[in-house]
Amino acid sequence: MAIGIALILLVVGTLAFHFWSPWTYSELASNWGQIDSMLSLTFVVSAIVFVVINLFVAVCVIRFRYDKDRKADFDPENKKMEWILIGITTVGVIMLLAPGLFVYSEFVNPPEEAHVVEVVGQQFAWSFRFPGEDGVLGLSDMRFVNIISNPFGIDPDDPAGHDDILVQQEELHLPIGQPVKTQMRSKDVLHNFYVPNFRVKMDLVPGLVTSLWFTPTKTGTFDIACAEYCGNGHHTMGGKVVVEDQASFENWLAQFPVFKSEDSQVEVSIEEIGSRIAQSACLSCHSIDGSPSVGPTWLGLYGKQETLSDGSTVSVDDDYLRESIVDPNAKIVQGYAGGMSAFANLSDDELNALIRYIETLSE
Ligand SMILES: [Cu+2]
Repeated sequence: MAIGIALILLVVGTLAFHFWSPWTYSELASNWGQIDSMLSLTFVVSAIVFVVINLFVAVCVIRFRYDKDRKADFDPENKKMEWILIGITTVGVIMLLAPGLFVYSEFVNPPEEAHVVEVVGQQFAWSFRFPGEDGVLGLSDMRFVNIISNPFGIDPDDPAGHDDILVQQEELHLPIGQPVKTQMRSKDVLHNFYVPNFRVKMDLVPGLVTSLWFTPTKTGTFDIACAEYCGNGHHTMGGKVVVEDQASFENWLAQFPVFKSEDSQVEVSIEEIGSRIAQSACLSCHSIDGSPSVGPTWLGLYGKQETLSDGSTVSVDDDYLRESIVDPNAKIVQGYAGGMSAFANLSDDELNALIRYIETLSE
């Protein structure tokens, strides 16, 4: 009896919780209202099954309580009951799966006129590439990646890549009302590009190009989240999508550099080179303004006495910084978890540039 009542209370309580404290969706800002409908449908079907099964068990527990004078019926074959159960289950499964297949076929077939944006993930930052006037992204390969002159690894021999626009920041702007196909790749491990307001998400898989599409339908600023655990800075891997009118979008896009393979010969100061390396490799985990992050801040770091996890101290100089970059777990600073991956492929010049840049943050 007690169990039967508990089950009934469970059903009543669950329904009451739902109606008095309903979960709300975040604002829908894309064409994918159908995805919300699919979620609602799944939710309703699951809710019906939950209520019916629990009430059925409760009724059985109460009605057929143990009675030493009653004998159980043995009914091994009941064709009619089997057909009813098969029928109900079939309808439920079809309701859960079939509508989703229609939505999924739309999801994997972007409209012809969709413009392309590349989304590149790396620990722990997003960057974006627009195809330029030709509308075609240049070929890319990890072999071409150079942290200073070619962070996206664009093939310098592919003319389609020469007008590609490189957006190395975590804010992406998009024009309202235009379908966009995001083409995605990862430079290191699994990530997942997720903009809750657009209702779309997709894994970025090293060695593969994945994609999704949507049409932004509301202007505003929306969060990007990495939705695949990708390392100890995963929680910092966020960004913003700003949806705006065409003119503001074009203004925004115009400020970004265009990739040209011959362009890498411009004279820049050693600190500037260091700053670029930091931008593309370090600043998702180290702040330069003193704010806390995954690793120690660089503000005022150079020349300081640092306390290590074993209680000893070390003065932050060239040697210490060099070791911390190429063999980051040799000395762990007190209060930090360690686990940074080694940047052993930086040349001596690049290492020096990075250290000179860190030094400027102590002046
Ligand atoms: Cu990630």
